[in-house]
Amino acid sequence: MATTTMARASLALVLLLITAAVGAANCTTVAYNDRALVIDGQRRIVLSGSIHYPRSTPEMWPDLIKKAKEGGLDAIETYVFWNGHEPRPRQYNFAGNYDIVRFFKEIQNAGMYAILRIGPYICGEWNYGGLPAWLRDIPGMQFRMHNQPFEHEMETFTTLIVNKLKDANMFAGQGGPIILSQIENEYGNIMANLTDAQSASEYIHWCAAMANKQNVGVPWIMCQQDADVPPNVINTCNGFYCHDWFPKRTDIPKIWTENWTGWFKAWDKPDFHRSAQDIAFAVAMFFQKRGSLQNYYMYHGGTNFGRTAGGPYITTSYDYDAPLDEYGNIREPKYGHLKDLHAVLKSMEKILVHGDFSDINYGRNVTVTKYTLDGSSVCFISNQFDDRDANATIDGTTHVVPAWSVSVLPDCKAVAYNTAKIKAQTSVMVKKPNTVEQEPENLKWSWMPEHLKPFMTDEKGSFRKNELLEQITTSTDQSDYLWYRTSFEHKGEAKYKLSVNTTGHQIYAFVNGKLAGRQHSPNGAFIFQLESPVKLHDGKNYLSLLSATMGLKNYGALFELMPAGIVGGPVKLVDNNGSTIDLSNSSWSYKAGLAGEHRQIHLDKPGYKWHGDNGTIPINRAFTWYKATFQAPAGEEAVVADLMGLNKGVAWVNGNNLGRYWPSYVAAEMGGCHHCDYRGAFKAEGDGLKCLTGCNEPAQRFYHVPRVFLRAGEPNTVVLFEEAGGDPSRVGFHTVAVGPVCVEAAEKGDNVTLSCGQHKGRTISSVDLASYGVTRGQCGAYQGGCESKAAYEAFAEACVGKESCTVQHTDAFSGAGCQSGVLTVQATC
Ligand SMILES: *[C@@H]1O[C@H](CO)[C@@H](O)[C@H](O)[C@H]1NC(C)=O
Ligand SMILES: *[C@@H]1O[C@H](CO)[C@@H](O)[C@H](O)[C@H]1NC(C)=O
Ligand SMILES: *[C@@H]1O[C@H](CO)[C@@H](O)[C@H](O)[C@H]1NC(C)=O
Ligand SMILES: *[C@@H]1O[C@H](CO)[C@@H](O)[C@H](O)[C@H]1NC(C)=O
Ligand SMILES: *[C@@H]1O[C@H](CO)[C@@H](O)[C@H](O)[C@H]1NC(C)=O
Ligand SMILES: *[C@@H]1O[C@H](CO)[C@@H](O)[C@H](O)[C@H]1NC(C)=O
Ligand SMILES: *[C@@H]1O[C@H](CO)[C@@H](O)[C@H](O)[C@H]1NC(C)=O
Ligand SMILES: *[C@@H]1O[C@H](CO)[C@@H](O)[C@H](O)[C@H]1NC(C)=O
Ligand SMILES: *[C@@H]1O[C@H](CO)[C@@H](O)[C@H](O)[C@H]1NC(C)=O
Ligand SMILES: CC(=O)N[C@H]1CO[C@H](CO)[C@@H](O)[C@@H]1O
Repeated sequence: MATTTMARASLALVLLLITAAVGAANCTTVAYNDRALVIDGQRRIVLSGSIHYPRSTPEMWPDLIKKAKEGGLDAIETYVFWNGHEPRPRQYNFAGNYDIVRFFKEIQNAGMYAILRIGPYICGEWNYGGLPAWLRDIPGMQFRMHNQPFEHEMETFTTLIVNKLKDANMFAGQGGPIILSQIENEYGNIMANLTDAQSASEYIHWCAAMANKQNVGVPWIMCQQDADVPPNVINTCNGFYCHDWFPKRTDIPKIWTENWTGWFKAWDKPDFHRSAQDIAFAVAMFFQKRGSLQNYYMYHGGTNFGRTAGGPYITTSYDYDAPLDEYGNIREPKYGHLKDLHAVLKSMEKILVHGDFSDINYGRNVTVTKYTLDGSSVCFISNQFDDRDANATIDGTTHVVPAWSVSVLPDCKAVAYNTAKIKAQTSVMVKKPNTVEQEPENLKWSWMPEHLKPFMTDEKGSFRKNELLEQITTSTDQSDYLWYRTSFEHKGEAKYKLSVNTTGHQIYAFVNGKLAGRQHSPNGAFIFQLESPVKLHDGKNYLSLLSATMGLKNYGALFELMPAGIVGGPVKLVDNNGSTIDLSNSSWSYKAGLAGEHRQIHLDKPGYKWHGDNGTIPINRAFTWYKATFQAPAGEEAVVADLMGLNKGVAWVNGNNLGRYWPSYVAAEMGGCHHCDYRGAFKAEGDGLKCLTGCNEPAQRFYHVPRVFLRAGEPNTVVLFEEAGGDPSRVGFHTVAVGPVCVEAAEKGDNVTLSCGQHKGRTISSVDLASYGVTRGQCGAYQGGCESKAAYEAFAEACVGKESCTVQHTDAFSGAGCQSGVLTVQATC
């Protein structure tokens, strides 16, 4: 065993040397010191952004990566998604949106660096944190602890991924883009919660040793590993702010692997928004305080296509309020405001990573930092007060720094950038109707019932057991659904209350073939009890329980032990007089998956019997399949399905899974719903929430249909599995396009740019307003006041009919008596 491994290791080393020699001219060395990564001998500031390859399509990758590069990023970072790549033991999937080598090649083609976060535990709001459910079946398996079964599987998968990328010459030393790799993920967050501290410590040291044995030629990082850091790894920071964090080792640079650009969305939650001002503030502070590499989590969030992708109770949209929206469109002003910051930071790179530095504190919340190299200086002034502007003096000049902002002075004289002053335009994205056909009127639906009859008795299961089994293990997570069925004798007719204790996530109860009750767990709780009145008849009675999961838990100490389904129950019938029939230990018959899943109805194969030729379809009927054909909207703009009217289920277009839908779920009204102030620390939980939108609205109404799923000029098929009973007659397809665009705080001398530029050919149709007196409204609905005729005419002249235009804000614009000096312009694309 040992000799084979050694032989393979040295062979790999030889191959590595050969490839390195072949690509010698292009091979990149990556080292580090206390200030920065040292790439090809140069200390570098690295700006990176996360794009998860399975959350978009390969056809979208080049455009996403190009936009990231144009946004001023140097690197793309991604996790690796184990359960997507190895859905069953040793059966691998590297096709389509799991083609990891193609993704890294696209990064290389764009001339960018890459950061490989293997994990393979990844959290990521991803089903089971990326770990395959089949690991549970391996005897002796203990997740993320020091034990042979887990370490064997983790090493096997890690080695497979590393070798795949080595074979494609993807590591920097081979001429490829990968400059850093990560092992494990946020283990430091759970270490203290694990009872076997010794095993946890041995495990994390084993991870580092195993990773270093892989010989990838680039440094390994571990995020959130502040205690017990193994040697030979760089520990890094995750969070909304990382300026006050410093690594314990003094010979490694300060790296921020996850700077959260927004937050993910759960079915019961409104949309979180982290303002452009606040992210820019966090990034500027990080680099003020010796930061060297920072990564936006996420730069593009994307979509959870299919059940493997979806995390627990997480919506199908993983938009994340990122600089690129779910569909890959540029989100303004976030994208542009950060792009402007990147350009300023890059202009100061050399001094930041080599210069001597000093921090001068004006009290605790105001700090001037000066970096000096060879007589040149760059300065930052940060103001952490959330309620007041501050003055700071550098070399005799006083600068006013607005509350909760950082000013950047690349020459220590003039402010080139302030994080609170947004010069980039705001773009409002709008949904446009499909111009190819008038929907939803023209969609002709047909339908098919889910075949429930075989499951209304307890015959013909896969197997029987005299206990209520755990769902993840029983179904090996190959389907969301598991049937539990039993029968029992009863004398005479009677009314009972059925009560079922389950660990989630949704349950449907049928008694003698009739739906008797259904319920789902509140977000984050998992455990709940179904109670519903039922009627028994004389003789044999049947009870069928259908349990449905909605993405498995992905985070927390021992998250993997959280069961799903009716594990242990109890399942009981109680009558008015308190007498109880306990069915928990009855003979239960099991069947994973739905009949329609086994028949692959979503593929709409010939020979399936669809009903509805006469133009009527049932509505609000649970467990119903629906189908319609439609023409794809013209053009290149992103397409979404509006699933309003539906209840809960799964949608496919031309056989491609769009993910779980649940538009009937209305987002909660929460503390942060009706106010938004970028000043003060952003939070995603607890008190102090702000800037939430979509409160009291369907958590997710629109579902992304990537263009590659569609066929132009021929009929496309949409198939729905409606689990809870809905009305498809309102379903339609729309495009997402730039509507109003605005510039909101143009100062004298600024060059104001307006652009419709998501897709070629889209031009500005009108200039709606140029005003010094805007006090109310938002882009698209500004209430004017103090209009400037001169400004209006200048913009109308330069912009109408153009994809983009730039106008310099001059003294000639200002209307008499308008004191603000700040110009707002609104146009429509
Ligand atoms: C090295 O880079 C050049 C230009 O960037 C490219 O044409 C060439 O194919 C690369 N060689 C290898 C071995 O990757
Ligand atoms: C710094 O600013 C924060 C936010 O405004 C405030 O809560 C805190 O008291 C300030 N610290 C000092 C030392 O004034
Ligand atoms: C900053 O300086 C200006 C001009 O000197 C002064 O009017 C203002 O009060 C100062 N603000 C603070 C917060 O000290
Ligand atoms: C079943 O659920 C109910 C309601 O949550 C709870 O009171 C009861 O303790 C649970 N029973 C068991 C055995 O867990
Ligand atoms: C660790 O345990 C504490 C106390 O029970 C809990 O509040 C925290 O959420 C746990 N952290 C994780 C990551 O499980
Ligand atoms: C329950 O009690 C009621 C009277 O309180 C009686 O009429 C009924 O027959 C009882 N049911 C059973 C199942 O014992
Ligand atoms: C079901 O079986 C378990 C395990 O044998 C036992 O602990 C439990 O008491 C039984 N429950 C009932 C209602 O018989
Ligand atoms: C259409 O056919 C279904 C049976 O497939 C029937 O129930 C329904 O009444 C028919 N509707 C009309 C308008 O004929
Ligand atoms: C705006 O554009 C003009 C003309 O291109 C240029 O001279 C000026 O420096 C620019 N102003 C700013 C603030 O970039
Ligand atoms: C998981 C994690 O890193 N959480 C941190 C995110 O950032 C906030 C604010 O800095 C911290 O409080 C969390 O612990």
